[in-house]
Amino acid sequence: MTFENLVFGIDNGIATLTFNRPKALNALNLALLEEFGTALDEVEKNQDIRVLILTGAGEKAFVAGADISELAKMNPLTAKRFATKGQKLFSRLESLPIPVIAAVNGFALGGGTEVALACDFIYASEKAVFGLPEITLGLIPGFGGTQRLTRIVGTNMAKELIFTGKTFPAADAEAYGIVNRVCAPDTLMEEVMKTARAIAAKGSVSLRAAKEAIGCGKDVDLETGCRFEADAFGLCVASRDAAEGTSAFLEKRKADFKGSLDN
Ligand code: CO8
Repeated sequence: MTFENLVFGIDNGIATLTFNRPKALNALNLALLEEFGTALDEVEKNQDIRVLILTGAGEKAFVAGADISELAKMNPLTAKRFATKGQKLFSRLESLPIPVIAAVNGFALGGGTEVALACDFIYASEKAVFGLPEITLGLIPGFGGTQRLTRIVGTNMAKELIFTGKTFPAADAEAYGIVNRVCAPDTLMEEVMKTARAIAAKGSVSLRAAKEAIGCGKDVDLETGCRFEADAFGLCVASRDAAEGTSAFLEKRKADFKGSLDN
């Protein structure tokens, strides 16, 4: 698929979506968000895609936020529409049935941190810088940041980060539990790919079930979450992947999952 503001490619079941406006540090303008929606349509319907990676073009930025030159021209109604559009897109991203990894290669500010938080987990370059600096613009995060950051780092830390708008390096993001792994800049994509390949080699049914069970459990009580988990576990047991995985263990060989949902 060809885009103006994104690069989208698929290799061996792993799709990579690169935010590509390097002159504006990959800031999210309306045109980019439109294309992002189209790319998500493709990810949703292409069953060969088993893992999605998001990253930013160029040396400097993952995404430096929403495009401030567009924000500056908005009135309350257009701003609300823009915020809602971004929120819906990021919720779609979060709800994709396949695992999504953010490879944060540089500045991830405002909407950049927000899109990364909507991924399943984040690996970051040592050079990455995170933050929700909207308060310094007289604004607040508008693409889900007040909600997702709070769920990950807790209320008090989220308040400090959002009230001060301070930016923080990858090492701090790792300490706060935002980032799973910090990598040397030139090894980031290799490390992300290694993890993506390890995930892509697992059974599709169980990957989807695990993601759904974790996602469901976030917002419900433990008992409801466990009930959902038991249902999802039962569904996995009925899959060919489970037959293959358990037989492979008993036969002392490596499982050969077909990666099919036809199962
Ligand atoms: N929007 C538009 N252009 C940007 C953005 C941005 N967010 N960030 C950088 N750019 C542009 C600069 O204007 C500059 O363009 P030009 O070369 O034409 O002057 C180019 O990218 C390079 O940037 P700098 O020269 O500033 O590079 P520096 O290395 O000096 O600084 C920084 C890098 C620190 C990342 C700096 O560019 C910066 O602070 N950027 C803004 C970061 C920010 O505040 N992000 C939050 C934006 S608000 C937001 O994300 C809200 C999300 C919710 C929206 C809800 C809808 C209403």
